[in-house]
Amino acid sequence: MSLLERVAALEAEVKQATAKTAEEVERFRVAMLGRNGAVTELFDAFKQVSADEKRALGQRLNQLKQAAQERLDELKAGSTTIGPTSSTTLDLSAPSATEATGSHHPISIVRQRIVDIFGHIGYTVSQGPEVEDDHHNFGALNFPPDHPARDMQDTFFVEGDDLALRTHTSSVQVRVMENSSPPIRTISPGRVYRNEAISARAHCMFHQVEGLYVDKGVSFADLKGTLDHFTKSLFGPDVSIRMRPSYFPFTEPSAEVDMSCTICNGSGCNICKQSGWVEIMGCGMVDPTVLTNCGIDPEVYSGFAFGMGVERIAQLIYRVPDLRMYWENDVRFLDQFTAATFRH
Ligand code: 2NM
Repeated sequence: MSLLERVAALEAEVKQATAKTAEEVERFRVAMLGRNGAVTELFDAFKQVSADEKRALGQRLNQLKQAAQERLDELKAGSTTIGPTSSTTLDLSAPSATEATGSHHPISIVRQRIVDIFGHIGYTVSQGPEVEDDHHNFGALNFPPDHPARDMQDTFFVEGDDLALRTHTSSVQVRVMENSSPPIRTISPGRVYRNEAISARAHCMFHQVEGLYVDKGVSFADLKGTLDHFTKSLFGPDVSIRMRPSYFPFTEPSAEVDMSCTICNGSGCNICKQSGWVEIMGCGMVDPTVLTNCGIDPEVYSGFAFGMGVERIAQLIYRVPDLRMYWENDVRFLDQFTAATFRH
């Protein structure tokens, strides 16, 4: 048989080759294209022929090699690595496609962490209505009749003047004080509403956690110790807090609480406006008038209270640049907060 005839015979063999398993495919590859394979052998023989013959033979040899390679690819695609008799392309040992899993909203994660920290030191969780009457949202809390918060500009009113969307969760604590007696240790997480223009820094609705502790002999030192413990639990043992005198209708004295900036460790950055401190909440000793309004004798009991915005706290933890992102539900934002961050 001439070399040209051998090429033709081999080409026919290549085109009819079959393989059911990966081993058979490999056997085909070795027999044809391996170091001592039939095609390789013909290439070796090709070196011996005259220059005249080479032209026609070379072309045919290349066609044969290409045909062998193509058949090998086809056999590979059609074979399976599983059972020796199977001819399916299904890989039954492959892991299944995973379902997309949800994640917790950052506000939920941070709210839960705050609740957990206070739960460990004996605080219960209280909830109340989001649509409140004037008494629980303002009157009992010592807001004078002409206070600006009672204005249409600041509060969303519902059906006339007596019902409104609560502007803080202090209204829940009024209900707790009216309906129970000291010792009271409770926090009230929840949504609150204020009639404000929406921007990167403010929204017309947000989440608060307010806290209340009423008992005999509760002091400002207790307040400071509690908030120091809380801040270190949430942000780590290296942060410190400071208090600045402030004013709220329902507390006296009142203070704003600053935390040493966790972004720059106090050396000054954009977040803390170069001051090294960031505001995280307001607090104070519950005004005796408020205790009286809620049926608690201020001659016997004293209390402290505090309130914080969850969006603000979450912004410091996750470095959220724009408060509107919490409400847009863009999955590229939401996907970054995994259930694993939910610490119990
Ligand atoms: C704050 C700041 C200071 C507060 C007061 C009361 C209540 F009901 F006991 F009077 N609850 N929460 C309070 C005090 C809230 O938020 C910035």
